[in-house]
Amino acid sequence: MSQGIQKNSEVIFQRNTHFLSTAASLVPALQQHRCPALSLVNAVPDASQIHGWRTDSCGTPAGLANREFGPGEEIVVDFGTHCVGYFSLRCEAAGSPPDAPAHLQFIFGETPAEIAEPFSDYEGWLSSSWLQQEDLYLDVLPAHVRLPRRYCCRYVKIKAISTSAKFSLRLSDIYLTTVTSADPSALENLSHPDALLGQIDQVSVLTLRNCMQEVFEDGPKRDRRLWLGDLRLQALVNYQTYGQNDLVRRCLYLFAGVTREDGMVSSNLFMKPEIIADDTFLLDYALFFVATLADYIAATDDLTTQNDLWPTAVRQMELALERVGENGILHDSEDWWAFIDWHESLNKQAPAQGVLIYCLKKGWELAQRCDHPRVAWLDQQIGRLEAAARNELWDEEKGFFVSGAQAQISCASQVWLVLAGVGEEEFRARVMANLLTTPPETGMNTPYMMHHFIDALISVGQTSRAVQEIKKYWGGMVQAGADTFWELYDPKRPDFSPYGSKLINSYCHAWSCTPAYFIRKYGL
Ligand code: RAM
Repeated sequence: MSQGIQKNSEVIFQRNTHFLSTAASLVPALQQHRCPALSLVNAVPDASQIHGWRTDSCGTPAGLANREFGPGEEIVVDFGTHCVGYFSLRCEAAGSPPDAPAHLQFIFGETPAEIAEPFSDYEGWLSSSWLQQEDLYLDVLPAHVRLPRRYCCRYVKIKAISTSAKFSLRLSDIYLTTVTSADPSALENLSHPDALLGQIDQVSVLTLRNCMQEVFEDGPKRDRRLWLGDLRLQALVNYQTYGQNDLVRRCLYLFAGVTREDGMVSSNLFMKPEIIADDTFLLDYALFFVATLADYIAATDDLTTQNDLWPTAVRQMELALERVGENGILHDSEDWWAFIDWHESLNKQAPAQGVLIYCLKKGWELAQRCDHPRVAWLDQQIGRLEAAARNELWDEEKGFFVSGAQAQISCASQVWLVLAGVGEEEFRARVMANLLTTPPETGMNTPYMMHHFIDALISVGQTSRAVQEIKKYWGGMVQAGADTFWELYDPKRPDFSPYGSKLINSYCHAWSCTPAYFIRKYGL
């Protein structure tokens, strides 16, 4: 289950001070906004809702001025949409002078389920410390409090745990100071003739905005850090929306700034107390350094960055190629060597082969610009890997690519080998047509994998089908009440979580914000 965990404290890292200081010079300013709580709500069980809960309005925060709030009581405030920021409130005593501290508890929810279902029932394998809650003891009243941690929520449940028999509490001035590095003045609002696509675009943009902090975070609730697979997609959406290309540049320098001894970039970085590269290395994520750099250079023509970071990109390609066997196919293994999708039984070999070819082609674009001698080398590698994919992975009878020793047929294998451009255009169109008519049992579990499916459809000219799929999948989340797009979404398994509980899933997740990219780039 815990395929994401690899304990490996032995890894030796190298730091490039020039890259790290360049990244440090690009730390963005955070914009702050004061967002007051808009209403009071109750969470009500409702089997017709995707996660089993809806919220009913039950008053306004202004009404709290006349309400005494005593031990055992709780309220839920609703900010009206998904926010990332710092929570504040004013709390005063009502009754006799306060003869004991006041103990309040706060629970923050991106969705109604998080404020409705007790965290004590949580049994997932990711740390329960991600569940957003805080206990506060106030010795002196009245108090104006700002909680120190950054939270991510639409709803906040406030419980009075304890006061004393002689006094209760009165709450007022409940607001969030939201933070983001996204600058709204750069954003062009889209008034889309198709209302649902317009809504999907807006939700995508808010998702990106709330993930844009000092780096492109994967999710402001969890993991709150820089993952390369997420960065690549956020950067693509950013070029079509906020255009804050320096933030992409900063993130690229960060990854290049701390690498493994042999030059491999980590799959993700921690920002504090200093830049720390995680000891999880994934072949596909490392290769996405090449793709993200190529996309950034195509968007900016920034020659300094190109020259600085090209050697890091070359190293990722060299290291990935070391895993290729004599038959021209990536070596498969049981450990967590590539990500591709959150899927228990997905074999990674064929989809990773697709990622490798895809990224070598991105490297080829860069080599054309800055390193001609590498072009022939890349041509040769790409040709070898493509031929091997056709010879070793293609099953003519089944009409699909197969992966691993068990010859697994998965959506991911087809999507990635199509995106890699393996085979003629007509052949790839046939693969995608087969995928649509006979979807393999090993399907797609995340908006991340769905992004690549949509991209593959567009690559073979199936644009209207891509629009249909965007409306069905991301539109499904909008119709289920999403303010921002979720990390995981499977309409058939509403509680699906690779971590063992939907409570720990992130509901504003960077890799889910890509419809805005498709809609704006292709004028869908
Ligand atoms: C999840 C992260 C991130 C993703 C990795 C592989 O835990 O939230 O989005 O890139 O897994």
